[in-house]
Amino acid sequence: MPEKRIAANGLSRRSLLRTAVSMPLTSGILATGGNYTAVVGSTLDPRTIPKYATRLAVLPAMPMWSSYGGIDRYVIGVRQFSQQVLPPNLPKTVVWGYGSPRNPATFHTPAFTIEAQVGRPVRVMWANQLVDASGRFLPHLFPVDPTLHWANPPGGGRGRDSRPVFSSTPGPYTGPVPIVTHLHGAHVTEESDGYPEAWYLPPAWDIPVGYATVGSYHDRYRAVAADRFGAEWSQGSAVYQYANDQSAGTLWFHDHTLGMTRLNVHAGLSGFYLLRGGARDLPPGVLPGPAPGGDDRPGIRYHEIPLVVQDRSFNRDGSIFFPASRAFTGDTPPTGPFIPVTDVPPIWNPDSFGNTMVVNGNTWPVLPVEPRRYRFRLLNACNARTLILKIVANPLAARPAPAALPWWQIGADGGFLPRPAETDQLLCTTAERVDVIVDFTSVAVGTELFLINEGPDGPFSGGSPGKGLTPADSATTGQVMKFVVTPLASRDTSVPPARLSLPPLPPLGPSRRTWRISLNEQHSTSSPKVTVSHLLGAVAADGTAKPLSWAAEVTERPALRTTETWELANFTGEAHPIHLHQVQFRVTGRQPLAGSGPGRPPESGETGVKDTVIVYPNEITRIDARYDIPGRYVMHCHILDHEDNEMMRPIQPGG
Ligand SMILES: [Cu+2]
Repeated sequence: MPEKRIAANGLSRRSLLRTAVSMPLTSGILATGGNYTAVVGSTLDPRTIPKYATRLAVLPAMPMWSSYGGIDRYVIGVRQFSQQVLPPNLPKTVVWGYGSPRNPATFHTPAFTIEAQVGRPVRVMWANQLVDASGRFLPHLFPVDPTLHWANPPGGGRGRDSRPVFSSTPGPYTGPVPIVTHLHGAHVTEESDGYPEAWYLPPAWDIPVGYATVGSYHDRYRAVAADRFGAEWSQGSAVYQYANDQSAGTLWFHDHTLGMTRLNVHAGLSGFYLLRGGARDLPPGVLPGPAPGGDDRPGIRYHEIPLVVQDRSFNRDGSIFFPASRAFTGDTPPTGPFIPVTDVPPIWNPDSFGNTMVVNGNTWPVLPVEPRRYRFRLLNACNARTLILKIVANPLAARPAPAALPWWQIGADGGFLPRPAETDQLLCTTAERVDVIVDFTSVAVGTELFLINEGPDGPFSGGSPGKGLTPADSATTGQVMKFVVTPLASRDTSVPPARLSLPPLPPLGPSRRTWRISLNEQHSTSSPKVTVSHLLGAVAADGTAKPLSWAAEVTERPALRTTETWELANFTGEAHPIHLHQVQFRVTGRQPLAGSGPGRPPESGETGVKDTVIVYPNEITRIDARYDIPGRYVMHCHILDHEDNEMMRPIQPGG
């Protein structure tokens, strides 16, 4: 039975049933349904993993390397190491993470937090240290599909950053791994933005002859960085500078390598970058604090805590599972046929979902909280999963579950909302950040509360539980973490959220033109039900979509210091989170794609500054953005599986 096997292999039964119903199967798969032994999945049943056995890791501040000349300087390496992600009685997990090479104990996934100040630049040397003890390169933890338009180091100088041509279906790429780091939400010059073709390999001594060691954009950006701020890039590293000339906000950094972002981030390459101070922050003491800082004494109690939420599947040996075949989705037989016989990539899958929930690097952790207010910075760092988050008394309650405490959302991606928004549930899709206050003041000591997820165990297309959406399995991915209320240790002097006055939004001015962007799904020419990629593109004058690949010429050249509207028209059946680099934009509304139905205003959590927006199926989502730095940047879907396979386009502000 194909259903059963897939269910056992990494997706929950519920999602599998959804998939089976919503995804038409080809006659080919039915004919070869007995061949599912070729599909290898996660071997650790998520229902057997004890929940709330590990205390939440409160991520410390990333140690600074030095600070002089008005600049905070960091050296941050990317390494492979083991981490106790599962509860202590289960094996450790081999992961990748960022850390300070001076202190191996700082390597963690997700990373320790970079604490930055508005008006004070941060300079980071990002070093690719994915080598073993003898200096040999480490291969990827997961199967790399070499048939996508990807970094492609084996292509050498001519073939790098291309979609290579094969005469027979290739296996996974097992060579040295490129990295390039993007600070998501940053107002940054192009050489420091982590362009997907500015990657670099580690300085290993056994890089195969003929391999490109850097991406197409690496050398030109190295020259720009030397010119612009005197930085020297040594082999296997890049030095980026972040001006921090933007509003206080919740930024995060993650890998952005062409065609490999999903795998590098899944291995562990993500972390928070919190920007504080300036005219659009609140004075110290108004919001719950402190957050972890650079020189904290041991035993300090934190009341501002960043939470990185991710879904992952694990094998019995502790390793993270990632599908090794396109057949994993269930719409393609394990034998293909794949590229080059058809246009179906042999390894890439359209959406990756895990069967456990991981917060700050541990499955289902528990956080002791005092009866007082807390500020949480939430980040959805899943590959494809949309979260609908609630705080409830009973994690197994029928969905939709009654909320035990409200969220007070005070900010989104790039800064504060105009006013606090009280809500029972937070919708947070991949790459979105939510800045919230939770008030535990009136909760009795000893009470247990649960952070649950009512988003789906599959692609999100809008709705909520009971309203067109099947929520995640309440026994596994429907639970996220637990809070246990402990006695109050000190008085809470923060301002109650209902009485908060938040800083005004920066003015944007009227829009001068409109860019019309389409979101598209590409199906196989040999098997029309099989998705082979997703694409961004233009919208023609007659309203039809004109999909464009990553390789197509730049078509969007926004003017500088001018507000312009971006109409994001979704021609696919699922929602896509669209992210624009360099800017914090404003969501202005949505309307049906076809006909002239009524529009609707932004959701309350979207009324601040955003860099990632949910674009629902069959709708046009409108945003206003103002670029002011010339250069080459990208816009893309933040479902990492989509971004890696064509759902990304270069844009050229001021060009
Ligand atoms: Cu997408």
